[in-house]
Amino acid sequence: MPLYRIALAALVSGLLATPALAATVQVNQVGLTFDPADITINVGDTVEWVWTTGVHTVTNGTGAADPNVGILFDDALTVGNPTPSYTFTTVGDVDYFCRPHEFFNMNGIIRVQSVGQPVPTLGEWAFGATALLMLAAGFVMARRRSIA
Ligand SMILES: [Cu+2]
Repeated sequence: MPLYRIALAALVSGLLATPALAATVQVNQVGLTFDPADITINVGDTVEWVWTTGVHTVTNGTGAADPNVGILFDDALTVGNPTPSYTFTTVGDVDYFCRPHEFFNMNGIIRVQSVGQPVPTLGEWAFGATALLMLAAGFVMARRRSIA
């Protein structure tokens, strides 16, 4: 395989492999509600719940009767544990609720969407182009040496 093809393949794969930055999204406990109660995040993002008053939990599931209740997370949201968090690694909707206030409809939903192909930033393009130019220059110099 010609060197320029290897260089081009390295450049393209490097740009495509650039991961999107994972975010941390906060959900506040406000009285007997989560605010915002309905959020959309990207897979790999972390949700951090922020306690303000009272005794609560963040528990995945639609309620205590959900067969998958607490399978992902089931954390106290209290003065002693004011910012529990969970990183979502699977695409899909995740319901959650507060155990003590299930019947006050203290609940929410996290909609986890797949991450689209990241678009390289100008800086990444410039870095890739510079790397390609340096590889090309090295290739030309190596050829001239072998001829001389
Ligand atoms: Cu609660």
